[in-house]
Amino acid sequence: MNKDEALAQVKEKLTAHRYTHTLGVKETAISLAKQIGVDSEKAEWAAILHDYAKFRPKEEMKTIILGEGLDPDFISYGEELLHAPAGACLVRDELGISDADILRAIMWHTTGKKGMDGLEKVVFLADYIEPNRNFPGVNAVREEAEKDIDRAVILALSNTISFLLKKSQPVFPKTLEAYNDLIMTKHK
Ligand code: DGI
Ligand code: FE
Ligand code: FE
Repeated sequence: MNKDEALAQVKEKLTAHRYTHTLGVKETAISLAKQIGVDSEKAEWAAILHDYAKFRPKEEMKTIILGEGLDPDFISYGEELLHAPAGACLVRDELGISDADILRAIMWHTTGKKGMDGLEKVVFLADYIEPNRNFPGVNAVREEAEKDIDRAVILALSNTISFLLKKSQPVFPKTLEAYNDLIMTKHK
């Protein structure tokens, strides 16, 4: 499968709005990857495929996560989390994507986790700051990303955590671990 074929597969499965977002993530991920010396081909692939499962039936995604023995917290902390781990499994099984780095970047693109590698950070951040995003605080994260990717990831994580707290929603434990991990490394 080449990238145009992957984009066609993704377009078929997403709304127009979500497909436009995907194209934004793709361009942003390539640029962030080049900025920090991450493989930009892998970043492009992961970005193209990151929301592949966004509109799958929830029950199908839950079955996949349980069947693969993935973190059961993906199921109990909010349905928005399902598409990331389920998407990693589905692009592997339906599109034949086998690169472990790409699959991991898709798996963790929503929540983050501790010890993220460069590619995981690039996809996580590109998803947050791509040009079509316009939620409060996104510009500060964009500005930080030009200077320091880790600090930009910290800011994105802390915005997401604050957003969840304000809405009285549970925070996925590994999102907190991602935040703690980066903040403690940066402030040492
Ligand atoms: O799929 P996208 O909309 O492009 O973006 P995404 O994959 O980052 O998903 C965003 C959603 O995920 C948003 O509704 C907030 C939610 N989310 C992100 N981190 C957490 C979370 N929800 C919970 N419950 N816990 C988290 O740690
Ligand atoms: Fe997503
Ligand atoms: Fe996304």
